[in-house]
Amino acid sequence: MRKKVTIVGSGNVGATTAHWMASKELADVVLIDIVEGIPQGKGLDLYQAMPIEKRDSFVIGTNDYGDTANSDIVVITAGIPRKPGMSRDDLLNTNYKIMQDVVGKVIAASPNCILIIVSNPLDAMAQAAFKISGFSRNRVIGMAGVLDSARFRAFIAMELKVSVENVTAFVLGGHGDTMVPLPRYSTVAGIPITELMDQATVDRLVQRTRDGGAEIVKYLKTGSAYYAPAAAVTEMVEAILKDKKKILPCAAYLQGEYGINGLFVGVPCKLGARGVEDVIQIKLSAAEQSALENSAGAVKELVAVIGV
Ligand code: NAI
Ligand code: 2OP
Repeated sequence: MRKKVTIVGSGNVGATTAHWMASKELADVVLIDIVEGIPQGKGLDLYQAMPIEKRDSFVIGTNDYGDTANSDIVVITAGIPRKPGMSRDDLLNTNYKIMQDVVGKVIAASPNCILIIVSNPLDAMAQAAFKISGFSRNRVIGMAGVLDSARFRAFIAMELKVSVENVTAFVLGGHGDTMVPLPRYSTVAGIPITELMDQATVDRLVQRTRDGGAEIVKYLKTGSAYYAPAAAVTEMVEAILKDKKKILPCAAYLQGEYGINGLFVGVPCKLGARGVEDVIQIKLSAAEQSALENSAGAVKELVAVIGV
């Protein structure tokens, strides 16, 4: 039987995720939104591209959660994006209300789904969805680390003028200004980047990664990034649907790993059919551990505001 993925929110990230997923023929896709007409129009438009793309992914748009029934995965992108001058944290209260509206409806229609949360501030929204859904921790995953790592990889490839295919990188921590890019674990064809560039260059790329979302917002002015975020969600969806056991940085609910308890923070996870099948614990230096704890502290403050 074909897999079914629902995307809640058919704005920039939601619709672009549907596009990547359908063009890879990963699943049938349901786009749902609170606004009438937009998901229907985008869904039909995207399905009409399938004969050209030669892909049998059925795509529909709807405002009715009945159409989302029995989805294998539900991606939640519903919420407001930031505008220039705003931080992700400024979205907290508005997007928490949207999360409260959406999660109950999603899980009533798809009680066995895996939730991938995208709405910002990411780690706090993942924690909210986890608490509202009552799902086990392997079934609620936040998307941020794949995006932040992809940005770091892109900047490394641009700097060294090498193929992006050669570059791996890891960014841990919360999806905010305190995120923790790990140059020691970032490589080009297996060579640590610390062997290939001086410290000042590494530091510059790390900072550009931390500011990566804001850099796009500054250009777009009316919203935030969506091509790379949507590609990142698609990689996570593919890892789960194909049970790939792929190690990807994701926001996961930690229960003592890395010394952090009861909080969503970005860490390396093994993604497979059961969602987060394992949290991979890598050895961090004292400085890296302290940066991760600082980042977790920032998430904890947000979570406290909404009381989840
Ligand atoms: P957008 O404004 O283009 O789309 C959001 C959609 O959500 C709109 O179509 C809106 O009608 C819909 N929506 C609002 N309330 C809803 C509800 N109660 N039920 C169903 N749909 C509802 O925004 P965009 O650019 O797609 O971003 C979406 C969210 O994702 C934002 O919060 C943004 O900050 C976040 N984001 C997170 C990233 C990450 O790395 N975790 C990366 C990029 C965006
Ligand atoms: C980003 O990093 C908006 O969180 C989103 O682009």
